[in-house]
Amino acid sequence: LVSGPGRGMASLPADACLHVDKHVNYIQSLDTRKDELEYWLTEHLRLNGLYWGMTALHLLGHPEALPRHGILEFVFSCLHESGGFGAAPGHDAHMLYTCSAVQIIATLDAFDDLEAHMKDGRQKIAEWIANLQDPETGTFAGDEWGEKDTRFLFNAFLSLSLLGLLHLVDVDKAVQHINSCVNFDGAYGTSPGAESHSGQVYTCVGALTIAGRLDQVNQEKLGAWLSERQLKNGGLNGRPEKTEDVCYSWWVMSSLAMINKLHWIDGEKLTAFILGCQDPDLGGLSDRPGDMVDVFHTHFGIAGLSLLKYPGLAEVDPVYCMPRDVVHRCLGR
Ligand code: GRG
Ligand code: ZN
Repeated sequence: LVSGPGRGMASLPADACLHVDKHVNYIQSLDTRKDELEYWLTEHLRLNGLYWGMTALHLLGHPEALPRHGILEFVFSCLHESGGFGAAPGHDAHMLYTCSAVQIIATLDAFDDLEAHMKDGRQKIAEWIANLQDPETGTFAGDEWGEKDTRFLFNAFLSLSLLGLLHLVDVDKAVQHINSCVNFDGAYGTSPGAESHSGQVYTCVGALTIAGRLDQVNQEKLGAWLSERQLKNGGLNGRPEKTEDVCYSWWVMSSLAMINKLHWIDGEKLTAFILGCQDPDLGGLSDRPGDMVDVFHTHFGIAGLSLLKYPGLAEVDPVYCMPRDVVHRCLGR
């Protein structure tokens, strides 16, 4: 479907560029492929997928490429009376989708639309999130069934800060919990004692940034561990001995950006690696050259290029993974 042999770093022309129009077309086509099995196999990710696709379009400079009204109608159809969002209509509420919904509503400046759909919607969503904080440890569960992970803590902080209601939770207790997840290498895992993983580093450093507590991070040690994620082919891996993957361009580089060490990796080599993951014909990006494209890697590849200041892209915020001007508007900075 996507790429033939030979596509990749070795065959990348020196003037390789980002195929903006192709990526816009690819993202627009995703919702029209309802006759394809993959569409239905990804239903459990639909609201995440909408956030990934819509945000990529904003970064590409084509915010109008998906209809605002249609997006909001779908988002509100996933909202439960409780204040939580499911991945798709009829799916159970979960932190991962609630966070994507808040990010979409914030990006579309649609908090008034939310209030028109549900009275006190902002407050209800915030209370649903706040109720998932574990009073003993300060971390968060993803849903009522209770699996806990620093991802959900970060989702909670990100959403509540966009809603202007972070004070509903015990921020200090959550910061203590993040500190209990740090390892000897300066990086973080899902929970105390868990292996360091750059995805988890992003969530922990992101939450500490929102809390204004970056002073808690050993920035030299963490910066060194993150910079060691770059491989000879220019791509980044998620932890030692693993293979490169475009999405780590986000998890690793955003973390480096938050501690002001983005220059600790080779940006030119990484740019070439990301561009080599494009499907130049049908659009979209894959995890590594030659693989099938998907909207997750399309979004995080483009967001990574934005951090690398690729010409023509809107600036992305390294904490919120949303256009920087949107975050400034929401947080009043
Ligand atoms: C608002 C951008 C944003 C995120 C919300 C869900 C979330 C918060 C963060 C996820 C962070 C995370 C854990 C990312 C890693 C995802 C990933 C590629 C996991 C794969 O792990 P393995 O072990 O792969 O399967 P490796 O590469 O280690 O072999
Ligand atoms: Zn990936």
